[in-house]
Amino acid sequence: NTHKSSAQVPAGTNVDESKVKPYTLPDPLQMQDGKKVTNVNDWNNIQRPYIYHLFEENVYGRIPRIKLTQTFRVRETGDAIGGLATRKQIRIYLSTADTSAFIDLLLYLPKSKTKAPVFVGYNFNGNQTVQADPAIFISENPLRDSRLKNADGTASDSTRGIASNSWDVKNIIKNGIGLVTAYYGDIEVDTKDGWQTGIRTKLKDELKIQPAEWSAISAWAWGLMRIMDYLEQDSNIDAKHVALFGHSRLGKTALWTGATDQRFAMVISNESGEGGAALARRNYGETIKDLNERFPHWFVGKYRTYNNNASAMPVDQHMLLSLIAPRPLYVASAEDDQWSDPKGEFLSAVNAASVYALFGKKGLGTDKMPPLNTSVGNTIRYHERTGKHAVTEFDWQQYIKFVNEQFK
Ligand code: GTR
Repeated sequence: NTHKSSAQVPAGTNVDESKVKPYTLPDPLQMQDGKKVTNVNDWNNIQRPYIYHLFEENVYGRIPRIKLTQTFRVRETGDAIGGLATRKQIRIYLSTADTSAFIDLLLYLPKSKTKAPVFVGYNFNGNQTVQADPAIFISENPLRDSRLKNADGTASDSTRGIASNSWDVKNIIKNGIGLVTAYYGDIEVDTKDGWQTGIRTKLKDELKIQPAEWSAISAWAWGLMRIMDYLEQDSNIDAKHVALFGHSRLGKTALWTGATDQRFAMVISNESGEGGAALARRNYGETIKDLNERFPHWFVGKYRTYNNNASAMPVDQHMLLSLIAPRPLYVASAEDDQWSDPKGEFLSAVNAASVYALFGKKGLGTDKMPPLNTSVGNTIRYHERTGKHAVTEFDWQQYIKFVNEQFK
């Protein structure tokens, strides 16, 4: 296992379990005054806001709470997925002052429901990648990946449907669930200078926040909250049953969004890894330093002070998971994705359970990693599947099942 996976990580990365040094995790229930949280009231009123603030300050930066006037335009609706779904395309204008600040939503809603629960998740390269459907408008904001874009940075026509393997739309729809997606680059293009052309610059006066006070991840999280504003006023959507999904960097984003905005009734982290579900103190796979060197725009400046010293952080990522409580949470890993540290993601889920227990909810119910391709747990769920860093049909099967059980 170690041998197989070490071929897929950069040199110098630790993927040897025997080299994980002993560490002590901060206890999410340990309050500043020395007492332990024993009830939901103290959690909700004292400890939860305190832990949330620690993540703002040390990891992701702040998310502005000022409400701007948002408007929506229906761009298109049509029949899709062999007549099983309605496709809708909506443009959300994020501010009345700047029409270039918008999010283009693509929705598939099952005709079997008048008000459907939905998965919501960002895509990496534009809405047109999610299905090979010529009616989908090509996302207009520039892409990050030079192989996929035209000279002006926008997505080329050849990107249509290239991510359809990652979005199991047919099975989602057949199970009576809708899918809502948007390109994360509508908020901020994922490059180190992306903030200069994204909403962190465009809306800084209106939102009364300087670009360096937040981060790309917080900006993307803010965008998801604006998508939720839309969903709440769409009568075909059951906004009380929205499952927020994200893969990898967008899994980190989904967790931080779910921690921030409790309107999201479920959070699904697919291989979110370091800075997402994985425990930083294990120093296994990707490290805080790796993140900050390669993606300096993802986190707030102070995160860099932990580059060689994860144990100095007042939090670890199990505390981020604990902020999702008591809502259903799914953490998923992949065997060949040792960079994301599957075991560190599992242990993080294990260590979030004490907060779920305050609400009378059961977490994973085990501290032993399950066999491969086996989903375990209760209100917190986990699997490690075979295969590489990706979103697969197996992953979606588990998420669909989890939604249908938890949203009954
Ligand atoms: C990697 C990064 C990971 C993960 C991944 C992804 O390069 O190191 O933290 O976010 O990208 O988003 O696919």
